[in-house]
Amino acid sequence: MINKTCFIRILFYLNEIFLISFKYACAQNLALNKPTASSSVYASEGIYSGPNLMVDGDRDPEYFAGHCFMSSDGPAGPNWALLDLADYYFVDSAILFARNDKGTYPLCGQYRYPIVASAKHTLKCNANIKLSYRYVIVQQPTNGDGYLTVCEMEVYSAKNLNSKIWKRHSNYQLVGYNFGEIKPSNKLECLLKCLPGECDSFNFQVVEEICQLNNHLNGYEQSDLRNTSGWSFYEVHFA
Ligand SMILES: [Ca+2]
Repeated sequence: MINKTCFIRILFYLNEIFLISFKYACAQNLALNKPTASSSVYASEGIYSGPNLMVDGDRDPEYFAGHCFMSSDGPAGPNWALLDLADYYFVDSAILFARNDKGTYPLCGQYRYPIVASAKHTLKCNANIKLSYRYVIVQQPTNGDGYLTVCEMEVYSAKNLNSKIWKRHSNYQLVGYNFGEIKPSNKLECLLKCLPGECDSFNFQVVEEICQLNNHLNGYEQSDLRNTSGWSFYEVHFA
């Protein structure tokens, strides 16, 4: 239930990022107490670490306090947990809270940094989509340490589908996901060609004005984002 309405005003920058003033409702955690499932459950010392503990509203990072989900799959095991949002949403971000005594693990294929114990980690979803989604899955990669542990997961939807930020990564180019290349008259034309549901990001080369449209609905490998002089990589987030 949304308790109140918040107002925010954001500046509009023409050159690099696109933001508009808008009104949005206070963020609602869509995950709270929703149905869950997991590949396995770790149980020991009187604690049954079911996936429901991932959405019980308690962020306590102390595993033995009994509010953290943990799988019993070892390294290279399935190590997943699923959340049913019970409706369809344009998921904008997910926040995961790590336990305080577990090593590092990636949150998903898009997460680039080491996990900090007891901290929250926000994972921004690729938002240039025109479909809404109901299920959220967190999974450890096959080269992980096993025993996926999440003390709490919160999920938030976009409040204004028309307010987007195109984030630029200067001197980077995503390779291996191009489905089209055009020669636009400017960068804005390239951006407008990256249509929701068809295009997830684009590369732009300033000197020759080359626009490469990318499709990677299920994410992209970080190793495919290459350091390339003269190119910029743009990906969209909701404002
Ligand atoms: Ca919890």
